[in-house]
Amino acid sequence: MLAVKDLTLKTKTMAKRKESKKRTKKVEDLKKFEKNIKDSDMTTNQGLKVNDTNNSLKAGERGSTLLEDFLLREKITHFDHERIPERIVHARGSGAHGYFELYESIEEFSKAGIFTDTNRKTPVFVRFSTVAGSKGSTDLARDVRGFAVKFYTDEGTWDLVGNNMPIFFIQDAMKFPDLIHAVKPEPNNEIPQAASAHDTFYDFVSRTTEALHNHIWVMSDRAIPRSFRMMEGFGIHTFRLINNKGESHFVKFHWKPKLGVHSVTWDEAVKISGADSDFHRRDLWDAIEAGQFPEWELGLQIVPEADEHKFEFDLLDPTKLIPEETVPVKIIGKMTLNRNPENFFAETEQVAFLPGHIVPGIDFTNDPLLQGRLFSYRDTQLSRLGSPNFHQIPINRPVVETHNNQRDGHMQMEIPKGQTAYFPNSLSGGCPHLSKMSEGAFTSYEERIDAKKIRTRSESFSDHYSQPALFYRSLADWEQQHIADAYTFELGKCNHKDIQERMLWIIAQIDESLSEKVADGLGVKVPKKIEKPVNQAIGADADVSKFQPPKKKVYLEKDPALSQDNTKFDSIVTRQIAVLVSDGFSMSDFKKMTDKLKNEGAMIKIIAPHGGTIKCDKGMEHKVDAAIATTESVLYDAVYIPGGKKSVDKLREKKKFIKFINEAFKHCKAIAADNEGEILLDETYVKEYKDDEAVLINKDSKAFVKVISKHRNWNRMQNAEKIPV
Ligand code: HDE
Repeated sequence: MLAVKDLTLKTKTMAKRKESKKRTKKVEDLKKFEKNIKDSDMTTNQGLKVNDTNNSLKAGERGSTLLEDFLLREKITHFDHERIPERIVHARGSGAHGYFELYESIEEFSKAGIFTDTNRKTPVFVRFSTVAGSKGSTDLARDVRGFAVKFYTDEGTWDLVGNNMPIFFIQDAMKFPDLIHAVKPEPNNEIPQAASAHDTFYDFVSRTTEALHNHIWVMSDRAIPRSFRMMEGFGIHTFRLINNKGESHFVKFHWKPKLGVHSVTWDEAVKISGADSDFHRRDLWDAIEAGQFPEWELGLQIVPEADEHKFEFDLLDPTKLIPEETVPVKIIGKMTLNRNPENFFAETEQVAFLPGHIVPGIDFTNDPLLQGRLFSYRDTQLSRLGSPNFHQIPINRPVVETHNNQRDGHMQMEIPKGQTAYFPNSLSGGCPHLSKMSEGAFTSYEERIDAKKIRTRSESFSDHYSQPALFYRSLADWEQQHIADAYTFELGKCNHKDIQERMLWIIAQIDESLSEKVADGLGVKVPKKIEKPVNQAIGADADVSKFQPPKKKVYLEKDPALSQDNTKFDSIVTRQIAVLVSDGFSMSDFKKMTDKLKNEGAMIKIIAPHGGTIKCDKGMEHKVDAAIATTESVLYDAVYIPGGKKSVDKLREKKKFIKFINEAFKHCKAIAADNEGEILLDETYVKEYKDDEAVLINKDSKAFVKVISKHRNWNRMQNAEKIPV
């Protein structure tokens, strides 16, 4: 008999072999496909060979087109129907394939195969998105990011459809259309696109105080990530884990990026939107193509059933997070994204996520937002994908076989066999038959319910100020300053003074000094009083006084996990380093610095006065990645200028290099120069700040790596503000 260790080894080897076979098959399929395309004749959709796809059938060379032209009609009709309705929210998205691996079994809490089998490599498809903008809108909008993961598990598909913030704007699904109508472009003029900075949104938020917590996160740097690969993800709702004994534990799901959580500044976001509105999509694509596979660890906050009421807030309220200080996150596995989609429409556009896609070992709670989502997503797929058969689209197909008595419908792709499509039957031997729970069937957790049927909000959901205040208190000074700036920008775009004043009063309930700062920027006073009731997200027959948020409580001074100041700063992998050169740059400076940066996983981008190639002082040609006229400083994480007098003199002639460096300084990025490179710095504002800890002149490459890994030198913020670019 094989020992357990040998058995595990054998299973692992078999899994590896299977994986490698799969990969070989994929490559072969691709080759076959390419060969077919190469050798293929163009045909109609009915297989007719085509001899002309450039001219329609006409009565004479210059004559009118004939109705008879079935070739024209087929081509044009298909084209006319190429678009499907974009998602009502999360329309702008980017996806990638990958896999999930479990570090250790948590069978004590869950019986799900994905949480108990450490030998599995579960395939996943992930789609990141913004919420408010249309499909073609900029990646850098100030917005929540969607973080939706489809796990193709051996027990069926599980979708964890989350965001990059741990809480949501509203507590009840009934309010979702109001929230979205308020944030979307205003209906009379369809302005503004992909932006929350307008009257209708703040009209809504200032009367819906439950929105404040998610809202202050949107004012923070979390809403302008540097990369999808540098965002956390959250399932938001409290779910349940169910073990083999049928016992339930509450759980919150977290994704922790291996590269840490990093953002850009608002000034960069605005400029990136112009310079490269696909910035996040390109970044994800390029990293995967370069073999720098993005990774997140999956973490769980687990709460025993018995502790449900031990918190200062209600676990069913999706506008509340469980501080990591209170319940630490237990890391149980890792997700790696290692393959770009082959076709954007077929995969990223057609993927259909449903919070109702769940597997045995995981279950829902009564969170009223989650409950509404369980209805909404199936409904939305019907209108978007147009058929109840959307699960047959390749990207949506489970990896396990499916059998049931559902039949027909638009675009049925299967040809079901046999005489029966009902249950029970005897004509098909009772098939497909039912399974027991012990055989892996899903059964809902048997939760006791003894309640009145009632349309109201639980009073335990009414604390709207304590957690936004906890978030604000937990942030570093630079993060708090960014929040004040964001509120000032957003409210400054509102035309109604009463909306601004109501928001200022509400922000003062979170933090008075924050409200004062914003008020200064707006030129409006924080009102001492406000007309009651402030919270109007209640029913007309409700006792209004019961639903007004009480004053904030301080049940925890700070939760360090909420601040990006406490994230990881241990890597420069995939950081984009702009190297500014012209003919005659010093090869020895260049090589010394870039060899080290490349070794550490950074991407070197040569930027020169022109495209094509550039010669170093050793006479070698180097490919230029971008001519200065075609690129912008905001697209890079750090700047390096090697020596070489001839090169530096040329760079000084093109003023855009000066702007490039000034902007990098303004955005608190690391800047290094060697030898004559310093002469170029002397033409910029950096000249005045050479003692800055992230400005390195003639320092070694190790020191440069260290400051880049810190992401930004936020200590520079005050000086940076003085830079007039
Ligand atoms: Fe969604 N949401 N949502 N949402 N959501 C959609 O479904 C909806 C909510 C989230 O990349 C839609 O397929 C309602 C919370 C993501 O394809 C739609 C409510 C969270 C995505 C919909 C919520 C999310 C969606 C639009 C309140 C974080 C993109 C297209 C009850 C936990 C998935 C679609 C993708 C997409 C409805 C609230 C995240 C209209 C009614 C809370 C990441 O069905």
